[in-house]
Amino acid sequence: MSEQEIKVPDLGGADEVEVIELLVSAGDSVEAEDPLLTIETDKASVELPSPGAGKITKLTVKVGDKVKEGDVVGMMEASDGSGGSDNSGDSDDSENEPEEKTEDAPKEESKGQAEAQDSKPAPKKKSGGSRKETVLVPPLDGMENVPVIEINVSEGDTIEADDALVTVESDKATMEIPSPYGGKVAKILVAEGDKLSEGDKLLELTVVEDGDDEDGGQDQAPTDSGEEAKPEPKTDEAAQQKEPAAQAQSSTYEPPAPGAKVHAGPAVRKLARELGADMTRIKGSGPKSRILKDDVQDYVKSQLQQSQQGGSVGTGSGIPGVKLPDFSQFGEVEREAMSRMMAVTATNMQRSWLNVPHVTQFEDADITDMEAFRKSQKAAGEKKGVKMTPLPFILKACATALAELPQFNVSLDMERKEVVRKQYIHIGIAVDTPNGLMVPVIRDVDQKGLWELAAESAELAQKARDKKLKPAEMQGACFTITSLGGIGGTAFTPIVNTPEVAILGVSKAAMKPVWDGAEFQPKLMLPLSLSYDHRAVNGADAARFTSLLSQLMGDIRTLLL
Ligand code: CAO
Repeated sequence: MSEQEIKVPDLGGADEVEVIELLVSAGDSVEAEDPLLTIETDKASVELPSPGAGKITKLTVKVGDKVKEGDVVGMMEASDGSGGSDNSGDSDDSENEPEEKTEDAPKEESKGQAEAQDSKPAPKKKSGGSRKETVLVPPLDGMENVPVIEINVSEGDTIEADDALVTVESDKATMEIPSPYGGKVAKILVAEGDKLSEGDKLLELTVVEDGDDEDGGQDQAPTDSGEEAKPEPKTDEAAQQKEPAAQAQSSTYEPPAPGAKVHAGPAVRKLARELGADMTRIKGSGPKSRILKDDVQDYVKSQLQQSQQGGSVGTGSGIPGVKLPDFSQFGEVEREAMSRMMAVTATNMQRSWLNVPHVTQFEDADITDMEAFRKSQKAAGEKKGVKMTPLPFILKACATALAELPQFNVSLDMERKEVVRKQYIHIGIAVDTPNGLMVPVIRDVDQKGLWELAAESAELAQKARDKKLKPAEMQGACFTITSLGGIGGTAFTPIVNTPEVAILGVSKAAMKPVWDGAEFQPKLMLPLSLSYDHRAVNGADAARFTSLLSQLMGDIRTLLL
């Protein structure tokens, strides 16, 4: 074993390129052609392949460094007899430039690769002007009739040599067919779904020769050389090819979501595959949104965290995300960061909605007498400095119902397959604040009187609006009441505040004609909407719960029993 330099190979004409990702570290063992680092020009990114098998001893560049052909990017110890023969021992500089080593090809190189090298047209002498080339399908590792799954360029695109032209997919691998030349795509001769074999015509390319800028080339009538060019296909196996640009194009197909394009190198794709990460959901942080290894790792970490926070079921796991359109195409838009509270509420709502099989039971309670009583307490309330709203009555009725139907006063521990029965009655009240929804908790509601509940709910609601609630004041609820009665509406379907198993939604009371058996009576009816976790509560019990609430509020004397 001997240490040798790893050098930047021929960059296809690019002067200086930026290192955008390190794919290995010192101490890593690599095989010949394993990608070592990703470099990016303003047109394409490529992975620099290892010149041989061995152990990386040192990397001498970091992300952001600019390198050019021949620069040393690291050192490695080649393993004996490895494919790293290019770099073995007494290497001279040229031995570190794998892409140029066709004639010195290592013995291990497969016949297919040799053929691929042979099939690559000799570079045309650059003499100025432009010429038309018809690009043909290269040998496809013995496969025929391989369907095109993606056309990677459009007519009129200016491309670099080795940019992917089309992607074909067999049942074993995906190959990107790279362009043998830089130039302008004149005409695409295939369509998605077409089945290709070696020698089929792929597209026509206007190749700009030296001395021409892009536009100049376009202005000149192309010289039809009549020659046809066969590029080398880039597959996982083809990673053993010598040109580093080839590395950037090789990949194994990850079916993208419709319309989604994934930009990532083979090493990153491999990592994503190994971790089972869907690359179409990963946001790339590299140049031009290219997905880097860190992005894959961050994505997997965040998924794990979410799933752990979501308990045994795992929030949203496997549920396709919502793809946003570019709203600015419809009109002017502004974006602002969510407040922490909004983000937390959104996560909690989603967690509950996804984890809990919700059912909502509706009922109207006749609160005509209750309202008369409440109004009669107005003067007393003023003396006490407490306003009596319908809420304390509803709290008291819910506490009684929770005591009578204790199946509502539980939480489910699905991991241990246990029902947690609570011997206390703490009720949360949803409070609408300028900063979002908050749910302070009133403890031991069953042991408190109406005035006490009125005072405490008003105090907690005010604290919530003033952002003065302590965390302990928002914990421990067995059940939640969300009252929109002061605002309006006839009914709604609240979302259970997990790990509770039920929530009561209260809408605005309204006078309604109620048939008493002989005639219609005007009654003040309070709409109730009870959402419950159908794993914990059955429908009959839900109907019993709302009927009981209706009964208790219909005759508030029963609240004393
Ligand atoms: N029907 C008719 N009127 C009602 C009513 C009902 N169901 N509930 C309350 N009212 C009346 C009150 O009596 C009061 O009227 P008066 O001033 O004439 O007496 C008025 O509406 C306002 O009441 P309030 O809202 O100040 O007091 P409250 O005790 O009823 O409610 C609270 C307190 C904190 C629940 C409420 O202020 C609140 O924030 N509600 C919104 C909760 C929410 O956003 N839920 C949604 C959660 S899911 O997104």
